[in-house]
Amino acid sequence: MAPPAAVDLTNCDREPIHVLGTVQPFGFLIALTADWLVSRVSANAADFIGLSPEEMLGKPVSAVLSADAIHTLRNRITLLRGPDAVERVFSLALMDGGPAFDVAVHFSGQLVVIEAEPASHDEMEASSTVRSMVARLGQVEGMAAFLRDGARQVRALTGFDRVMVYRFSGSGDGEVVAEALRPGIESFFGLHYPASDIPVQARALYLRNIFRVIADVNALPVPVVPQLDPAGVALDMSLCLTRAVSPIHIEYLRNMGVGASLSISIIVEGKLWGLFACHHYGPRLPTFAQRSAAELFGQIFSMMLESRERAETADYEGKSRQVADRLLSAVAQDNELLHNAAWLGDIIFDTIPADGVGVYIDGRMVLSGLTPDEPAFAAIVNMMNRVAASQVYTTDSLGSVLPEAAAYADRAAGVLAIPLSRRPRDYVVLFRAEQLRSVRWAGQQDKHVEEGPDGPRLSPRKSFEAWSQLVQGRALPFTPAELRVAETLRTALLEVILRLSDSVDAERQ
Ligand code: BLA
Repeated sequence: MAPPAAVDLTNCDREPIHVLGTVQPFGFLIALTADWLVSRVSANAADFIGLSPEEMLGKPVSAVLSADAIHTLRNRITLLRGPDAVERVFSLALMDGGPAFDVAVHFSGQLVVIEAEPASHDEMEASSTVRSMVARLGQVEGMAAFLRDGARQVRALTGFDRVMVYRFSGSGDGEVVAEALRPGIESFFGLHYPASDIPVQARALYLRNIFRVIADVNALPVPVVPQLDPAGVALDMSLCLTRAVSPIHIEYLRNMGVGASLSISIIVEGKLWGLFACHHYGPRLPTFAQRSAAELFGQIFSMMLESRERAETADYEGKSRQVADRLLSAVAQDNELLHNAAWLGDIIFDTIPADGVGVYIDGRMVLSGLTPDEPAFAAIVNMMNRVAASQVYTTDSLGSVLPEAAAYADRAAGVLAIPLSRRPRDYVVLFRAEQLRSVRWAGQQDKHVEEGPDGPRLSPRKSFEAWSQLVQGRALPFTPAELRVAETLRTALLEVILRLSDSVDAERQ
């Protein structure tokens, strides 16, 4: 077998993070074959149960664990449902007369994987804790407050210094959209990061396993023994709670001055919508019960978010119909209004936010807000007459279809054009400025930077630069919902315009 290529900053989306073969030292791992022989053990097992890997490997599990513990674990295994299920047992004595452990058990292929850490004897009732968290959240009005409250609750539960709600855009980059902080630390709210900060295989894994904690970025990962089975296969640790994470990511966290990290997937309509991303400025391991509660909270939060998003979409569509009606009845009374770009902008921006608007009707141009100048607008109309069909046309990067537009991306990088007639076409055009213009970045972010082997590239500041390059000349894309609204406006406007021209024709006769 060819040795795997070294992972660096250019290929980290190929790092096989599910088979790195190490656990974090806060717990240990035993993997059993289908007939319950010990086939793999993490090298630190002796720290917890006094037996080294050599004393356990190849032995029946009854040589290691008590009959009671085996009975309990077997029962739990029969409860595992679905390929990605994990069962937990709190306060289980693994050996007769030995200390209690909090234990997780799941299947990795044919193997039963048992992970354990010293029991926290946490009396917390996960379900009632989560119930009261959810009850509070249900009463919050508005999306921003909902996300902020979610962050506050995760912080109250886990005690992390910083809890962010990090939301992915369609292209995988992301933004901190809500935050709860220990007083006195600087905010990351509104900051953007490139997709490569959470590479594609990590995002795929986070859909399957929604919770992870890195308890101490300085802790030495502990190898699983043996790394490869006789067939040369590494243990798939995708669902492990103790999985040690990518060294590249550890370096990133260290460069950010972070001591512990925890994240919970937010999944909406089967897609990774975002993460609760939590940082602590020292080592931190919430108890097993707290982590279970946080995971459950993440699942319920995701469902609540999904239903709120649906309700928001319905509201939005209702509101857009009203806007279309308002526009129509006003223009039907006074068709000169169609040439009044400022008035049009006032109405349309309510439902399709943009920075400027231009109207081109019968060769007359009117511009309002942040827009290109008249000659540039004429060139855009000219281009659209060539490319656009009789549908709403949109781009989030005008410079890539009309090279000269790169020069004014700070005013118009995004375009949404509503054609109002057949050739030569008339248009209402909305403009969005380059995203960078409206994005916040606190220049002093990386005060804590220490340079590791991968240097300052792995720091939030460098990340932001990478993101900036990606979005140069790009506006925030018009969403599918906004395009639908624009289509509604188009049909409605066409209707009035036809009616107007009919009445003009009638007057002429
Ligand atoms: C994983 N990267 C992650 C995770 C987060 C981030 C939240 C999940 C693991 C965790 O809980 O810590 C990124 N964290 C962020 C971002 C913020 C934050 C954007 O707090 C913003 C405030 N990371 C890089 C680069 C690479 C990289 C350049 O920055 C690769 C070249 C890799 N990140 C990387 C990998 C993982 C990761 C491989 C997976 C870690 C794992 O689960 O094994």
